[in-house]
Amino acid sequence: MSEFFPNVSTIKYEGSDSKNPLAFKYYDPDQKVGDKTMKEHLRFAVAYWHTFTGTGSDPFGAPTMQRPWDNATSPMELAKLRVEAAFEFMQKLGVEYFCFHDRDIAPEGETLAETNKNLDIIVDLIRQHMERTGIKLLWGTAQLFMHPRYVHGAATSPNADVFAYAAAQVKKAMEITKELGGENYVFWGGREGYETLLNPDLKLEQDNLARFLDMAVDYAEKIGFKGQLLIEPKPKEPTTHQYDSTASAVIGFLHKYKLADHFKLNIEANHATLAGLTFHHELRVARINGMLGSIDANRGEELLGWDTDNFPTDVYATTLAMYEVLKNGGLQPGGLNFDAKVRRASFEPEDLFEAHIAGMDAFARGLKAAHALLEGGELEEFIAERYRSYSEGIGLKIVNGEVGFEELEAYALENTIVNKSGKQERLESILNQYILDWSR
Ligand code: XUL
Ligand code: CO
Repeated sequence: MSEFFPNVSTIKYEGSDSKNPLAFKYYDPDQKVGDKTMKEHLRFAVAYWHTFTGTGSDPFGAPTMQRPWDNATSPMELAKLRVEAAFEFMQKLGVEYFCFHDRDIAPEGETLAETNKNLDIIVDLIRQHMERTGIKLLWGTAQLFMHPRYVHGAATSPNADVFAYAAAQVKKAMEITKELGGENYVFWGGREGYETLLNPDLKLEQDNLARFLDMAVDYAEKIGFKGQLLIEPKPKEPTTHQYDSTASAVIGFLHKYKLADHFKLNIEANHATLAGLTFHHELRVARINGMLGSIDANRGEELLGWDTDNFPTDVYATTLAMYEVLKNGGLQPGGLNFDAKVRRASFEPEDLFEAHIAGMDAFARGLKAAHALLEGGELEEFIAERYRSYSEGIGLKIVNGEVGFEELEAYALENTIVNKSGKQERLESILNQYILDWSR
């Protein structure tokens, strides 16, 4: 078998003094952090779409990426070369998982039947490489947004024939995800939203989205797919308003339609930014509702306001993210999927390695800082003290449901209020100590 990345050998951990761009500075897979190794905590995955099908084109410019599989002579040959390259890449990088959309791995044919046949051929090849390398599938998904048939949405399309086609596509995507031992299955509502409120039947569209997800739950059960079902919130892009806009909106939707027991959330950093929220906020909301399932690890370019999907290199953000992950008891069966693309100007094949190394190192360092922060316990102690009034006296009666407005009025008439400082600056300074001080 020919090599696709001959200039790169297996990436090793060399420590923080290393100047080798093709080495890990902080990610040391077998190093223990608390009771688990870095590898077990972080569960990194490569996103097939950005890394193996991304071209570098943007709304203003043509493709720029130089890829060793560019010489393929047919769409199916291209798909096969990408599989070979993908497994060489993941093996050299030492990432144990990957994620895909059905249409990333195999091209659409003339008919649905032909498309499914293409998928079967590629899935078979992927399965052989998975067996050979031990690399696993974190999640699969169906791409329900690129083809013109999905111009008005998929499950929320006004056209029932499109709903049916989308169902058929998800059915097949669930089957192949199961066949490849996928540990999760993701739903991102690609075009499930609206551009204007002048044409949608908002209620029917959302009822239909719930019907679609209900059918997916039934089908997963029918075929014995035991993986976690995940919904990925995003507020806008491609539509002006996406129905699954934020973690809170999705959680409310799932409860309304009695689907909450069947789904968790896949939180993406850049989607939080687009919603005017922080990554930390979305992770916290998902976690406290028992719904933090998995993460799409990237970051937005905040000055642009698009879904730029940069690689995550901001250690402040990765520390706060890992703080939520640790408080969640980990992400398993979820993981950290690099839904991130190299910049259009980073077009050399080696940039794919350097970008993943940068992201993996940023999360490894974030993991260590977050673990130390939790061990230090200052934040937890401060929060416990801040809410102490609810563990005694009138606060405890409120929590236990023992008082109503009349008893509280009687209490308020008798007592004076004494508030204490929130100490935000002190807490931010403590957080900085854990991020900056290597001895911790
Ligand atoms: C789009 C996005 C998707 C999902 C999977 O913004 O994040 O790639 O992660 O469909
Ligand atoms: Co994503």
